[in-house]
Amino acid sequence: MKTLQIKKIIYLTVSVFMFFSLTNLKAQNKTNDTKFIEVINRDNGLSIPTSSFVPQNENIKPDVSVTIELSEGEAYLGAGVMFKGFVIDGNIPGPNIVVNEGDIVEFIVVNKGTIPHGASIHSASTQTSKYLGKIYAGETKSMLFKASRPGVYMYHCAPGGHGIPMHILFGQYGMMTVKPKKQYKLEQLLNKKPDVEIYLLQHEIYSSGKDAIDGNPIYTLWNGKLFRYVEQPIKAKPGDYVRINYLNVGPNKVSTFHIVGIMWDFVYWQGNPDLPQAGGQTVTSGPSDSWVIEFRMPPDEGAYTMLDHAVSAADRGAIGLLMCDKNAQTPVVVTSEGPKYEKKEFDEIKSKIIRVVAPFEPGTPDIDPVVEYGPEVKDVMVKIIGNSFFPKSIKVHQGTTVTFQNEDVFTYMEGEFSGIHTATTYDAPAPFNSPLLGHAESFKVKLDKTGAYNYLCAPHIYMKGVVTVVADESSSGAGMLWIIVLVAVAILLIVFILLKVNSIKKKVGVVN
Ligand SMILES: [Cu+2]
Repeated sequence: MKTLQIKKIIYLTVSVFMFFSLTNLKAQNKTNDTKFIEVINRDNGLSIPTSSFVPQNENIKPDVSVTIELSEGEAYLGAGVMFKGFVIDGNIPGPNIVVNEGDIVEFIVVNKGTIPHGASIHSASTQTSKYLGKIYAGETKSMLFKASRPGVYMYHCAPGGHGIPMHILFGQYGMMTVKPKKQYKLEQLLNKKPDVEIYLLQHEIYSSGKDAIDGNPIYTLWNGKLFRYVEQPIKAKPGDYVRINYLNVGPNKVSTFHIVGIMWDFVYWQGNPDLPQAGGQTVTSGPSDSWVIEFRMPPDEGAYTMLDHAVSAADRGAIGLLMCDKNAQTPVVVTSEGPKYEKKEFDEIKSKIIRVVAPFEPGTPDIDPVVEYGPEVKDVMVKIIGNSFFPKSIKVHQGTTVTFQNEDVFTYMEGEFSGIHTATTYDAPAPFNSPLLGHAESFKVKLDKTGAYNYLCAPHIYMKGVVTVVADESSSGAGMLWIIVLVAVAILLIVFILLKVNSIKKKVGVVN
């Protein structure tokens, strides 16, 4: 805990320093305002895009207004699998946002959850977290920015600190496309808009914090649903002009998007129309990397399989069909947000769920089996990593010492924003409560009473685990042995007394 106190002292010192620096800055405000105007004027005079900075002024009318709602929640991933994590507008991914280059965008973020959320917008070349980061439960924040650079971008939750990677890993992201003023090359050559425009977002799902930190996804999806476009193929006519706005949000894996039977006409890294590349079979995208891909459908009808050619991802869900069919209804637009369901439909889906993937608490036993330890094991460890206990559910014998060890490294700041954790019982035969644990710090507790110890992390109450303590068979076995010995001794004693009484009776002539 010493390191934590030192961190707090450093944090306080920095805060005091920042306060005095800001007071000093106020005095210089006039000069700085002049400088800001100089920067804006200089940028407006250049042939390259300006920054996205727009004064946050009520008199500026936005061209487009976007609102997203952030919360904790469930998303149906298809194939009978429900995911319990973080969502935007009740979905994973969040809404498919499309604006035009040069638009002044008003971006409104509503926190409908019970913990802090926020937003970081990659399509803005200016501060966004400053205005939209760290939004407390029930709060709404907004900002204005200019979509000055065309392309295909990620936006994601940004509650601050350690919370940022956690909320990205567990579902809060989406695609924002800024349409260029210039035409993409195939649009120029064919002199028409795409017949089929697809917004395709690739993303990973993790079943535990450990898997998330290690980069071992259980599923890799497109637009929120396993095999969404195998079940419902996207259709195009022979010769149709297809444009795919492809974004790999990761958050960990590199993808190589490919379509079997298709070679690209043009691709544009991150969707920049000034950077066309001709030809090719794949596009390689790291996390938060994107491409605009353009091609014509060949005359040959049939299925053209789209996949991440890093085939473990395809096998885990990143695969779909583009059907070439002369009767296809085009033009068509396919958007990137997760599938939406009416409440009745969602309730129906929930009644048929066969697996619950819940990174922060035990999911269904097929995915989160109880880890059982034999009576000979008297010391076990539960790691805390990626805002998740690991293993989430264990079974031990009476008298076992459980060590909770924090493996989260990002332990600056407080609460939801930090990887500082506790193990605190909320329903247990004998309560325990660890202190706040920083990186590599641990807490030991010996569990003597039998029963289920349900515990959570006090700063992140959605993190839950359970230790079930069962009676120690070896000690109860020994107990049984003692009872048998005592009964045997008692019987021997009774027999001895009876014999003795009998011999006395004989002596005094009571017995013949
Ligand atoms: Cu969030």
